[in-house]
Amino acid sequence: MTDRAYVLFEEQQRARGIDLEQVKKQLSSLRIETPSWGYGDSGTRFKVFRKAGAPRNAFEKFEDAAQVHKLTGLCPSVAIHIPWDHVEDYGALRSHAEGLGLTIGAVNPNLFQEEEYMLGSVTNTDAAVRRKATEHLLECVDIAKETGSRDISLWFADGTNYPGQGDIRKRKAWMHECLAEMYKALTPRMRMLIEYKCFEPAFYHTDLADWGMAYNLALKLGPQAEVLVDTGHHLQGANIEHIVAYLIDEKRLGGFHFNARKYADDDLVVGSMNPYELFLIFYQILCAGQDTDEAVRGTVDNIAYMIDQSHNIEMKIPAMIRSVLNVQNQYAKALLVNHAEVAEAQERRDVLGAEDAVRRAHEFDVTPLLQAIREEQGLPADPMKAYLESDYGKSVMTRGKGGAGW
Ligand code: PSV
Ligand code: MN
Ligand code: MN
Repeated sequence: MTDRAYVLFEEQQRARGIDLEQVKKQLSSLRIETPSWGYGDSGTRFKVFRKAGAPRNAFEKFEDAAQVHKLTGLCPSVAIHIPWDHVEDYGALRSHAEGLGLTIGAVNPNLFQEEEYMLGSVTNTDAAVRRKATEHLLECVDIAKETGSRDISLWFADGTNYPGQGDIRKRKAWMHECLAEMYKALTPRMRMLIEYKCFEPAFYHTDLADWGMAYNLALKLGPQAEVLVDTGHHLQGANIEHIVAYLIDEKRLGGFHFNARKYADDDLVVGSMNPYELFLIFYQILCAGQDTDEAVRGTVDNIAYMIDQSHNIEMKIPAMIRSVLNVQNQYAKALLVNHAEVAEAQERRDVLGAEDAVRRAHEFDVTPLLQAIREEQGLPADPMKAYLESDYGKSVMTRGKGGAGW
């Protein structure tokens, strides 16, 4: 049944001039990092729901993450958050991860949960607080050395709630000063991925509110600093794919935090609200991947695709499986865009023709293609079904309630 569907799909795509072998090659190299915090208990500011079976520590979070990788073949690395994932021996965590077929991915410092950070961390008027924040950043660089991580993802809750509360320009200088000290501690292969967010938890101004501020800071710090685009961190209506194309062109797009949102930074399952946006992001990435400039192609090759979600009411492992499958699905669709056809329509100044050439790729059902590559890789054709039929969900119930949450 699947085979027949795939044969038809192949014929259809060949007729459109799509090289399916190339598509399959690109699909097979897709890697999506999952976040340790997506497996643990989390909540909103109203309530953290404690789930039976939730992992109790970083080691168990990696065990859950290994299930996602085992069934999807897409997620060989897991981002950690410090101190949520603090362990006495990071070498032991690394060995545990490797034993599960995983690696430790991006290290995420936490500069928002200590009392002292109420009025800012690296932007605090108190030099002692800025010192404490910088020491934590340096500690995370050391942890990254032990875990073998390349990337350190930086998100700052810093901002103000009222006009006059802080000196915006002084805060900008303080942030730069702290990050410059951190930058110096990086090894040559490490990267600082700087995340921006328009608002929340601060509601008047946020010190790194948009991609331009993050980009400017990255430029000042040096080539190992790049911008991280979290899809939930924009004002309504922002054209994220435009930001993506721009940052790639400037060779400063370091990675993504994928999630979906309806209103603010909702951290919902990626692809659940606006899958077309995700498709258009991949379309821009794939356009840049064909650039004649080697440095642009190099930027594309080094984009870190990461999930950043908090699963409050969902079953956590299935939510992660759903998320990465949604990303894979939109990526597969974007791989079906016939770029020559788009270019020809642009050349003819055919507005609707160009739009049609892009959109049509999105309308194909890529299930036969994805099932075919999973079969080739010895993976279950339907990873979600395979997980739900497995005993893993039951086996973790012995952990009980009271897992490692916020
Ligand atoms: C807070 O907005 C946030 O969701 C950021 O996106 C960070 O990347 C994440 O938390 C983890 O600290
Ligand atoms: Mn994020
Ligand atoms: Mn966020």
